[in-house]
Parts: sequence; structure tokens; C-alpha cells
Amino acid sequence: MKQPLILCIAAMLIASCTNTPKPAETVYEQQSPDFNADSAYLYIAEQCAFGPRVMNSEAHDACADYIAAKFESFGAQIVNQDAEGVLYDGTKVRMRNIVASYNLDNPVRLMICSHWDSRPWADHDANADNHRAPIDGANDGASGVAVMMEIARQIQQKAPGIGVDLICFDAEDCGTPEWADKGDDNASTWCLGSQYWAGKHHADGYTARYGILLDMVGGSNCVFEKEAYSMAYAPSVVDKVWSKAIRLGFGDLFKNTNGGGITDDHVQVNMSGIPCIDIIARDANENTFCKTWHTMNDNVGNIDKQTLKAVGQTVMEVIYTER
Ligand code: AHN
Ligand code: ZN
Repeated sequence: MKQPLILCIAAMLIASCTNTPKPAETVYEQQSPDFNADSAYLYIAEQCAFGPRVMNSEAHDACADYIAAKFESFGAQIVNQDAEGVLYDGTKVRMRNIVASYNLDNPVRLMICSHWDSRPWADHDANADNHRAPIDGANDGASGVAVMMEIARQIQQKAPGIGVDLICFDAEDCGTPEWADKGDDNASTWCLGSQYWAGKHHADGYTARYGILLDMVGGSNCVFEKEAYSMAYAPSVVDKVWSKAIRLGFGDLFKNTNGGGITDDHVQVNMSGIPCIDIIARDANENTFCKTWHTMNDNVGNIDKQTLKAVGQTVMEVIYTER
């Protein structure tokens, strides 16, 4: 009775072994349009051409208008959020957060964000004579905005299935300089624009499923580690982003290692109730930020298009596969 059944199963197994070809290595097929790193690079150069975008400067205000106009030219709805901030030394500053939105009718939203201001002091420069000079902030400031601009250009050509908000935070990088007395609440002197936004979102009832902060995403010889606050607040978002990056072939930059916690705009976003991670670069060899960080060398000439491509394509893939 049992024999024919066993024979039958054996025959099926043999058949399946011999007839079914060994499945080929599964190759991950990119779902998103191609992110163009050349245009992102151009948008970095355009921002830097204004000069350092430091608080209360003409370059700062002119660049704010350029950023809003650029996103508008790519079909986004713009909200400018103007506010006053106060620096570590009591100086009052004009701040502007710039929000560029797509598909406002869709309640399923992702927010991508970056700071757009540049540091007023090169207080990490090797030459002490430069410690009070403003920096170009090609990587630290312009790179994240430029990646968002290229994403905006792509969204205008092919809309993703969800709503997207691209948020440029002001006054992130004017925290107490190294050469001044840091006082006892140094952390609160950074991220002034996102602090304001966290207390008063740019639109009533605004929320997003999650956020991704881009900080220093155009440097050379750098890597991205899983930042500690991101892992604490939004571990599943870190997993999603890193696994997309690795499947797209960017595992050389997106490391499966845990980095330290960094006081950055994503902390404010998290405190306002939206889970948000930070894609922030550190030097590939040393446990420091990129070599050009807060130095006069943070300029367009030291931007690496391959880093822009890895980050831009990864974020695009996340946007275009979200349902
Ligand atoms: C501090 O060093 C306190 N925060 C790092 C955040 C940052 C500065 N990102 C760019 N510049
Ligand atoms: Zn900085």
C-alpha cells in the first residue's frame, strides 16, 4: 500500500531535481529612476557660489531664495517658515526653514531633510588663523540639499506612490565655536531651525510616516554607520535604508556597524513625534567626521560624486518602494 506512494514521491523528487534548472543568483532590480550625481554636484556648486551661507549674511538670504525657487521649478509646493533664533552669545539671527512638498493629498508621507546653512567658523581648521572664518559647507550643508534637489527633479518626472516633503532646516551649524566658552547647555546651541520646527510644524497637523536626515553626504573617503539615536528611535527605518543600500551595491559605504550618537536635526524631528534617522558620514579610516569637517577645505573641489550617488539612489529607492 505504502510502496507506490513512496515511489511516487521519490519519482517527483528526482524529476524536480533533474528538470528544474538551478535558479540563477537573484539580482536586485532597482525600482527607482536613476539618480543623477552630476546634477546634484551642480546644485552644490550653485549653493556655494553664493559664498558661505552663514546667519545674518546676504549670501544666506539670497541662497534661501534660490533654494525655494529651485524646488518650485521642480513642481514642489513651498512653505517658508521664518523665525528668529538666538546664538550661544545672544546674537539674534534670521532663520528660514524651507519645505518643498509633493502630493499633498496623500496622507502617507515621508520626510527627507537636511540643514542648508553653513558653519560661520572653521574652528577645526589645521590653521588657527582660520578658526573664525566662515566655511563653504559644500559637504556640511549643501550636499544634503543638493541630493534633495535632484530627488525633486526626479519626482517631477515620475511621481512616486506616496507624498514626500523635502525639508531644509536653517541654523543647524552655528553651535558654540570651539574657541568660546561652551557653557553648560552646549547641545541646545545647535540645530536652531529644527528646534523651532519641532515646536511648531510648518503646517497644522503635519506628520510623516518617518524621516531621513542627510548630513554630509558628499564627502570623499567616508562611510555611513548606523547612528545611535537613529537606532534608538527608528531601528526599522535604519534597517530598511541600509538593506536597500546594500542591495543596490553600496555596501562599501553603508556599513553594518554601529556608530555613536550625534546631536543633529533628527533628534528634534524624533522629539516632535516623527521617527527619523540620520545618514551622516564619518571618515573611512578614523573615528572622526570627514577630514574637511568645519575646515576651509569643505569646498566643491572635495566633493565625491560617488558618495552623492550612493546616498541619492538609496533614498530614491526607499521613496519609490514605499506603499
Ligand atoms: C555636533 O558636533 C554637536 N554635532 C554634529 C552635527 C553636525 C555639525 N553636523 C554637521 N555639522
Ligand atoms: Zn557642521
